[in-house]
Formats: sequence, C-alpha cells, structure tokens
Amino acid sequence: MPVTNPFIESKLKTADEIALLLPREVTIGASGFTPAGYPKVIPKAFAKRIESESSKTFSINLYAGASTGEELDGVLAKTGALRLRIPYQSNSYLRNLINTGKTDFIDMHLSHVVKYIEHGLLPEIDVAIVEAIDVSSDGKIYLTTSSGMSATYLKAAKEIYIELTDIHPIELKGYHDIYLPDHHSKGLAIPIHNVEDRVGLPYIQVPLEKIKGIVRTSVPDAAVEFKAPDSDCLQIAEHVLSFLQHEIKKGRIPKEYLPFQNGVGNIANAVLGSMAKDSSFHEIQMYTEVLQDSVFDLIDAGKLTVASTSALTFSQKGLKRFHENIGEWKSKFIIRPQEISNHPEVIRRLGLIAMNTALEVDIYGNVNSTHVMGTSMMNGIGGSGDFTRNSHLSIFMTPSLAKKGDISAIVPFVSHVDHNEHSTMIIVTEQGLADLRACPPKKRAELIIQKCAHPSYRPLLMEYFEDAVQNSPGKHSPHILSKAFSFHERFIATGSMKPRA
Ligand code: 0RQ
Repeated sequence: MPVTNPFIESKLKTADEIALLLPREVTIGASGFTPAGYPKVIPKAFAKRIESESSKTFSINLYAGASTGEELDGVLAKTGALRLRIPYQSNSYLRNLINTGKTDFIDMHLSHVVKYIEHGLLPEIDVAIVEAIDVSSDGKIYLTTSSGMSATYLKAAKEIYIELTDIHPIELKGYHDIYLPDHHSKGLAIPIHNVEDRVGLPYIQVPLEKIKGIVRTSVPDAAVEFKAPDSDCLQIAEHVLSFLQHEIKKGRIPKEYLPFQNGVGNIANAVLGSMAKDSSFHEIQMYTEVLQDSVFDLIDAGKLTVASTSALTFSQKGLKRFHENIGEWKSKFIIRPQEISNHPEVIRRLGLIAMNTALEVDIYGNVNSTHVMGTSMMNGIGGSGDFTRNSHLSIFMTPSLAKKGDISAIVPFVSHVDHNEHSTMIIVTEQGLADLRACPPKKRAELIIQKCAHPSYRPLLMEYFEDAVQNSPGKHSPHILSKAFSFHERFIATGSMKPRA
C-alpha cells in the first residue's frame, strides 16, 4: 500500500508536469549522497523538456550532498545545460565536461557546504528536489537512504518538489537524525558524545506552501557493485590491521577501540572485510559518511555495535539484506546530515580512526586525492579532508602502482595537494606502511620510499631524494624544483613514469 494522505493526494503530479514548472535558469538543491537517495524521474523529465525546447536557452546549477547516480548527474550533464556542480561528483560524462572546461565544479570539503549555502556565497537555490518515503499533512519530509545536504537545501529553496518512492519499506522512517548547528549565532556545542547519540529529528519540517509537487516513483538507486578484493587490497588491509594492533599494544588506541571512518571503494571494503574475518578484532563502532556492503561482513561476524553515516550505499544484494532486517537494524544505523557526519568538532571529540584512499603521495607525505596529473579532476576531496585533518589517527591507502605500472603512486612532489604533510600520519601501500608521526621531513622521505614505493620506482625516487639532499638550496625539505615533477612530465610525454631504456 503506497503512503498517502489528503496533502499528498492534492500535490500529486507527473514528472513531466513538474519538469514544465522548473525555471529555464535554475539552481537545484538535490537530495543524494553517493548513489543513495537522489531524485531520478524529475531530472529525466527535465532533460526531456530541455531537448524538446532546443531553441531555448537553459542553464542549470546542480548542488547535491556528494556524487549521485546517472539518473541525476549523467542525465543533466548530457543536456549540455549544466553550468555548475558542487561539491563532489563521480560521473564519467560530467567529469569529462569538467575536465574540458565546459562545466564549472567547486570541489569542497563536504562539511563546509552548509555554511556556504547559509551565508549566501553560492548562487541561491531556486528549487529543492528530494527523494522521500513519506510526507505528512503538516510538511514533515522523511528522507530515504541518505541525508547529505537535504535539510539545508529544503530550507533554502523557494520551491520544493518531492519524489515519493515506494522502493523502501516504510520502516526506514526513524533511521535519520536531522540536526543542524546555527551558523549565525556563536554556536553551541553539538551534543554528540557517543556514536549512537541521537540529537535531532527523524524528519525535516518544511512550510507546506513551499511544496509545489509530488511525484510517485519506484525507481531504485543506481546499482553499485563491489569487486572482490584483489591481492593489493588484501595486503594493504593486512598492514593496516597489524598497525592497529601495534597501536593498541602501545596504548595509543584503547582496547575497546575508537570509532572508524572508512572511505569509499575496494580498498576501504577490504579493510573492513579483513577486520570482520580477523579473530584478533572484536566489535567496532563506525562514525563515517558512507556505509558500503562491507558493513554486512562486520554484522555477520557480530562485530558492529553501531554505525553513524550520511548514506547507505549498498549493492542490490546489500539493499535486499538491509530491507529484510530494516526493523531490527534501526538501533545499528543512524543517518545524519553531512555537516554532522563530517563535523570537525564531533570527529575530534570522538577521536576517530580515519581511513581514506589517495591517488598519489609524495616523499614528504603530501597527498593528492583528486587531480590526475595535477590538472584533471577525478571525483573531489569529498569528506576525506574533514576526517583526515580532525581524526585521532589518519591513514591513507593506495596501491603503489597504477595503470599497469606506468604510474607510481609515490612521487617526488604531488601534482596537487589535498592533504598536506601536517595532516597526514600513516601511508600504506601493498608494499608496506610508513608511520610519519613525529618524523622530520628527511626521515619521512626515507620511510615512504623504503616502505611504500614499488621496487620498480624505489631507485628512481632514492636518486631524486639523494640529489635533493645534496643540491637543494634549503636542507629542511630538500627538493630540486626543476625535477620535482619529472615523473609526471615523463608520463605526459611518454605514457610512463619510467624512463625509456
Ligand atoms: O582509473 O579506473 O581508469 O583504471 O584512478 O583508482 O584504484 O580504482 O581507486 O576507486 O578507490 O578511487 C582516490 C579516486 C581512488 C577515491 C580515489 C586511477 C586508477 C583508476 C581510480 P581507471 P582505483 P578508487 C569518502 C571519502 C577522494 C574522496 C574521498 C576518491 C582510478 O578514493 O575519489 O576520499 N577519493 N572521499 O587507474 C593517475 C594516479 C592514479 C590514477 C590511481 N596516481 N594518477 N590515475 N589512478 N592512481 C567518500 C566521499 O567523500 C563521498
């Protein structure tokens, strides 16, 4: 039985009718954080309208929580009308528009977006489009599998359109904890002292008159598929787990552990999967922004007490499992707005162990997570900076090689800096782990080259470092600036960072 009430019935429209109501120059604030809980049918209908009115000019600014699915990012990007996207994306078509200079992209720390919107630093939001599982007669909106930026976009938008989906059981109501700090006053402490603390409401209250249309849908989120971890991922996981055990022995991590944040992708999944299997690990808590299928490994092993997140990004199989257990797991998962999941105050207070993925790392520990060869956007910094800078312990993981060995993830100087040497602590590749804490720069370089670089690049890196130590004008962080990007320049010129034999 689909949810209903007189208010819903009075606002029902088709997606095509709603698409006709959207301004031709529009800033859209959409729900969604990764491919979870984003609108799907209204963007598609809007794209259809843009195509059919090809003689007219359309211009779209699209804000969401993070990346979304093809039905939002891909479909709007393909209209050719997408002018601006914030704050994170991972769609290949959109990435190409950004990297060919056709669409502007502002790559932001996810915890900063709320304040930028509230302080009017970005174009004003005309329309919020959100996916919901229920709307009450007095304007309470119950979101689906993500929270992201929805509360702020709904507040800021002049008009609201809702995709009311029946794809999830109604028991999803109650998973959300919607709480936003007041940015205009001096600011009260956010009252989260434990991962499981609920401090807000399970819905977002909006003025009824702002809701201009509701469309019923049954379209699932884009399917995410996770690969079985390869040997590199498993070796990285092994290094991370033995390091955590070492830190526990040293008393720097308590025996009951600290809450974990875990980035996206296969390495992140491999670490949690290995933790689930390893009998020396007991129950953990997670305070993170995205939960993926690896959380089920922990649940199956009886090793997850509670997980706070901004999105549940499950594969089809994972979502089925979640639906089957939706009543029972309400005490296990909390879905928060991204400002709270990623808030520096809460991250520092809870003392997280953050685990994220790098594209490349330089010999002094600066990390590039976003820019391929320094100029092309991959996805964005997302929440990695929020967690890296503020956690008790921050770990960066990457395979030591990319593109079949033509790229070394360890380079003399990163071609773009997302996380600088002052914030990074632990670097891990399948080769080994470098603990950079309390190390002066030259020691860091030795550790990173010896422990993390692939043997096929180690001599080249050592040669660069020794040259720098000898010939750099400054001896604190020695560099030969004219050669600092030699690995990247060689790749651009020849297709490989390795010198031609
Ligand atoms: O390209 O698919 O064309 O072969 O980069 O690399 O190894 O598949 O890694 O999917 O885990 O992504 C950093 C991008 C890693 C991601 C990044 C090429 C490589 C491949 C992807 P191909 P992998 P992953 C939580 C936290 C920033 C945001 C973040 C990311 C492709 O983790 O976006 O952490 N992180 N958020 O071949 C050129 C290099 C390369 C390289 C790998 N050095 N140079 N290309 N590749 N290394 C989530 C949110 O915030 C929402």
